[in-house]
Amino acid sequence: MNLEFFGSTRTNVERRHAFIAPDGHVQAPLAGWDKTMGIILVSPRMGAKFSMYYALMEGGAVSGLPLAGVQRFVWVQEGTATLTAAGSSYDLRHESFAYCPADLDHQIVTSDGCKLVIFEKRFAKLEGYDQPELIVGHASEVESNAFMGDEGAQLQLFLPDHPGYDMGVNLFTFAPGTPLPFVETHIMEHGMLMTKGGGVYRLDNNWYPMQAGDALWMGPYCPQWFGALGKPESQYLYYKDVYRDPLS
Ligand code: UGY
Ligand code: MN
Repeated sequence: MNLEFFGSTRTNVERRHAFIAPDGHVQAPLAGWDKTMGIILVSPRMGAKFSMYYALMEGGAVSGLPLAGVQRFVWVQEGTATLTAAGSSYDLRHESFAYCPADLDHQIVTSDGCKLVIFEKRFAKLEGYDQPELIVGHASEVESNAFMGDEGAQLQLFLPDHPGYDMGVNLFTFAPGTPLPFVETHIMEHGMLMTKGGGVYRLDNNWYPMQAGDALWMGPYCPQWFGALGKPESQYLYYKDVYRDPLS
């Protein structure tokens, strides 16, 4: 037994944000998946309007489908997998991603095992726009742009910035010492996983030292700010809801 941290955790769950550290993760079988354990990092149970979870697939595992009307974004954190959808197969590796629109029949299988990060949101269609399409890609192929003019904060958008979509998933890479330019307060929610490096995250009036593997939920209007610390670059993957009327 490790008595060093006996009875303590870095995790903290508040009314409109949560800091989820790996020390508290609990696995449970993912409903509808075979040979796969899940860790639900963010869900409506805490007040979020989306879910974010790890799918820990063993060799030979097979995915299940999201609920009807729910879209799914998949990020490969570790290992390899194959996605089959619409009669085609796609090889996925570390930093590959796939977006499956709501009600698209699809399956993910792995022969050697993999760790996926998944975001799911009930799709809200906007009148006059077509249903989004399947998107499969790799982070290395996606354009990167300076965030608000700061070359030290590079932002990659994995989904089209277009009103047909009601969610976005982005990768944010910070040079050492780079902060977000101001404390953001906005209606959009975020689910976030630190994938590299670390720093300090401000959420409401709490300040969290963060490192790779830590996850966050930022609810609507939760004031948020990040400063990258340490020598290596820092990076996080995050979800946001976009392009819908606040009264819808
Ligand atoms: O897209 C965003 O709102 C982003 N700048 N927020 C964040 O990194 N906390
Ligand atoms: Mn934000």
